[in-house]
Amino acid sequence: MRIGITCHPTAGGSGVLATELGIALAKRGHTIHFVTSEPPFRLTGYQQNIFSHYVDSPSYPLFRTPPYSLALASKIADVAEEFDIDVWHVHYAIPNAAAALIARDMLPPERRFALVTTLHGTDITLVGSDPSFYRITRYAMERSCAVTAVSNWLKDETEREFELSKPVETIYNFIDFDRFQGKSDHRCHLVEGDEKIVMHISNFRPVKRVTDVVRAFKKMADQVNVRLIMVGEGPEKMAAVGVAKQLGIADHIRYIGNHESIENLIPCADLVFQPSEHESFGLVPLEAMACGVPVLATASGGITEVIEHGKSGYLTEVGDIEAMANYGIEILTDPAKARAMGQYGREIARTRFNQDTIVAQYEALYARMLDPLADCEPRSAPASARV
Ligand code: GMT
Repeated sequence: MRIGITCHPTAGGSGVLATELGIALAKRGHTIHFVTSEPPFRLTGYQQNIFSHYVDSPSYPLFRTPPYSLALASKIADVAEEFDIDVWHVHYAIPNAAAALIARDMLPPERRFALVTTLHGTDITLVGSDPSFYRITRYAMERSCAVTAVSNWLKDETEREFELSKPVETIYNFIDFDRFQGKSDHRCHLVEGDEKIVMHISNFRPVKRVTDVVRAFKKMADQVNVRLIMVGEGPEKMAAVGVAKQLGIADHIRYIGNHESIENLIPCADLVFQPSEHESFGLVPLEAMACGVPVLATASGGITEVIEHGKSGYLTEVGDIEAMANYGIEILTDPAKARAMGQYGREIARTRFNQDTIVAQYEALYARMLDPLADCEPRSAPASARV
């Protein structure tokens, strides 16, 4: 198949997943065209069957901000027409699904692609349910040929919030398990002496609650010789730095910025700590599981479909710093338990979130959408309005 992919190229879970999906599909013989504002974060080096196209959205004194979504729509239409794309798969509803819809409408009927929209979380929970974006998000989902969500929790949230006329389908996120090595085989350069490592990885947005990371870490550091490694960049970084200074533990924390080969970094950790407000899935916890590292997270959102409390890690209430610290200390001071949790998580990552199985689910979905009988319009649309 000839497949177009649009995602946010920055270091967020949706862009990571979209890129890994494109790479996996290309290896299976499909031709992939990425249309994005800049090279996707994880798309490095030459990959056979993959082509990249970047959107130019020039500024003009009249515009307060350049109208990126319209430039994106034009670019998608150009690429779809030139390369005769069968399926356009957008990740994150806003603005990607809306832009792809405009692109499809601009094309002559025989060149129109099937539009698949994958919801990743904040596009529904934060952006999509904001009154300014609610209507366009709903419209984009209704007019997509298929809408998928990365967890059952997100599927349920979307159906409840938007009352769609067609069901949302859950397709879980996946990892390329072969790239992830188990903890015991790994040589780590971040360790000093017998110091333990707690690691947090995110884009430091408010939903990640990075100051909770620092507060709970302080309590762990009171009892264990441990260092906190903060991976990523984002708006809440300065808040984390400030809280660490107030608590007198700035010296125990290192901020190392974004990291492309996360699979080489996570095995350094004794614990991956993600106390988010909510996570629709939790790609970082899955990557930690694949590395055999226990996860401490919050029982909020789809993460409960990824981490099993007491088996691959621990889940607490959002903001329960005391419980987070206690579970963290337990994992850091009980190597046998930490090893057992790591091994269990690694096995779940290998079996339940296996790349081959999940990519095949997307392929089957695309094939269904290309069937001439596929219903690619909202059920309520009059037949005369159908493409
Ligand atoms: O919040 C992020 O890390 C970025 C965000 C995104 O859309 O790029 O992540 C969302 O999508 C990921 C991939 O499907 C999920 O693993 C994350 O749980 C989800 N983030 C939230 O729901 C907060």
